[in-house]
Amino acid sequence: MSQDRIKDQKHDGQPDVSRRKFLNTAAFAGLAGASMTVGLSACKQEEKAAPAAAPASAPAAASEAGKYEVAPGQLDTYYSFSSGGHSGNVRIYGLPSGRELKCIPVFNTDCLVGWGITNESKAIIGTKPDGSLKYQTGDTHHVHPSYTDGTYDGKYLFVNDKINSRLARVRLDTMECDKITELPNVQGFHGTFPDKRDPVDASINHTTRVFCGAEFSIPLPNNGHNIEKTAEYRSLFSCVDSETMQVRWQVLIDGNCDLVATSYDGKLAATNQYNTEMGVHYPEMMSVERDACLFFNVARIEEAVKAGKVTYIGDSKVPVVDGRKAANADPKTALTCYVPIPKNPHGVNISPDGKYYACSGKLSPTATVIEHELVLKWFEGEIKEPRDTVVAEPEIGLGPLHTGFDNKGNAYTTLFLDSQIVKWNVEAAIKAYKGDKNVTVVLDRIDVHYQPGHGFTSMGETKEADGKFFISDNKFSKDRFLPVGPLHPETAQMIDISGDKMKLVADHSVLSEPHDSIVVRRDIIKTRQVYNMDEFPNAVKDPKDSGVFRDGKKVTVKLTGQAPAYSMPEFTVKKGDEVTIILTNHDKVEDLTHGFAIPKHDINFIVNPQETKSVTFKADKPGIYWCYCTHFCHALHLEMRSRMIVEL
Ligand code: RUQ
Ligand code: CUA
Ligand code: CA
Repeated sequence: MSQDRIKDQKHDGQPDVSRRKFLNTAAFAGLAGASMTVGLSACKQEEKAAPAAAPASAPAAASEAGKYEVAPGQLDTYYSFSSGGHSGNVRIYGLPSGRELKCIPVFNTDCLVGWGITNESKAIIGTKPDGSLKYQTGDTHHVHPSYTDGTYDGKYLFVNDKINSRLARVRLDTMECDKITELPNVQGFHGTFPDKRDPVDASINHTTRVFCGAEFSIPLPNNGHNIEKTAEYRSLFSCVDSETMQVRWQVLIDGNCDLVATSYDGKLAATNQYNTEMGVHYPEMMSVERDACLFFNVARIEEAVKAGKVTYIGDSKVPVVDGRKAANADPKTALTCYVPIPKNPHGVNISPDGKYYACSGKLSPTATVIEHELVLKWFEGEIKEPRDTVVAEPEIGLGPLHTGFDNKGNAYTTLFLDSQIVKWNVEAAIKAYKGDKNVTVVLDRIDVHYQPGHGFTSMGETKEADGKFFISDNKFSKDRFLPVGPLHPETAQMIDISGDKMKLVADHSVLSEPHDSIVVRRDIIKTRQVYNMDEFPNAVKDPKDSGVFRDGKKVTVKLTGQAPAYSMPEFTVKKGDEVTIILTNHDKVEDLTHGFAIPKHDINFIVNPQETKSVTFKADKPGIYWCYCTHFCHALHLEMRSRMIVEL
């Protein structure tokens, strides 16, 4: 379906609109089956009713292009932190230039820095009893930094691993991963979002929790029993402490989780649910017209945990509270609120003023707007039906997924099937929902190339949303870049949203396969350029401390490096020794990194200025091995070597 859709783009980049409509409709019906007829006809009406929104905006004129360029020697104004998808890493780009700045290895292994090779990184990733890595794969989808009072504080970045259900924390001062936590009893951990402030203790302004939504339901515990009882499969919503990275509690739910959002007052967390049917096969997952957006009352959950109203699943020590529908029928004591919204929604995002959640229909051409205050009122028993918290449901186009916000009350939603970004006004949508026929809800549409999944605005997930850029992360790049074989790069298209009309201003190629990103003002990020040697308990602080230290078959080799030499030009071990090399970089100069590679032993890692790292391996091949510096550091970089002698 997608490929037919893409073929339909003419090669001048301008879409054939009439044919496209036909294909979209066909594709959509094909995807969703007969039950979609209602949604489709509704969407057609909307197109008639809002002709103003029809013409797709053109790319920025050539004369304007320089406006978005970053000249040599100039720095970008934003950082973009992006998940690497099944690369398992996190990427950093500069915006508006699109310059690629760094890949942070997280769940993957990476021989550029030695991630998964050094003892320190292995301890973070986790090892099996034999010392090998517990997992070598990861699938990162959502990156979100820690908050203080509703905006980024530059301290941490959190990222999920969908494959092995892990949450990782990256320190933003060094841009390195420092902790990884595995969530018990869940599969398909997908959406993640930190608190924007603490809901329980008003004196705490900063992020203390990270919420994690699990997408797949499984038997609980998942130990080989009850495999056929699919109706009893369940999913859990987890809360992790942002400092200790321990799992604090979990909520047993009906349906599934997908993406996660948190409110600005710290009171609620939300997840969209596309499988309220709890189906095992996808036709079952599309069988009802309405799924849900599920809200969690954080303070009540924590009270229930404190009061011991918990169970434990399998061997897990994490307390689990009951958030299923039947147990939460009374709003006044409910921990959860299931708000019905149209078919298989994807994406839930809160507006920067903290008032509204937008949750897209995916298989419905709508975005549902839920008012935060009304959800709180439902929990107080002042509103009867969860559905009464919905204040708008505009028809915006086909295949709506993610929504970003500007600072003027507008929302920007990616339309996967329409291959467009649609700009719509939230207050206008609320008025229209109340029956006002004189408001224009959809303000603009722009074609993107092709089929956007994720979309996000500059600072748009904070109360400092600035309305400058929207990035459309497209799932197919086809003819937009030089061909590089069957695996294509992805496209992150940059759209200027500062005016009334959206303007496409850049195509940035990105390596496969990011899921979501955030755009952070550069002044928020304060990095360190050099480590402090004292931070490393095993540092070799004086080159004179270098040497080979033997304890039976275990040998420790202490080394320092300072361009262009290691402290020992050679060292000797014996065949069969378990060798640990500890290397401290004594250079203090910014950007003066050394590497250390050992031929035939599969060892390669770096040490940044004043940093210490270690590796452990078996010296099982007698001979000499030239350990050499892999990272260009000096005019005599090639001469920076040490000879490892493995005696018979
Ligand atoms: S979500 S499956 Cu994480 Cu739109 Cu990409
Ligand atoms: Cu040290 Cu190259
Ligand atoms: Ca469904």
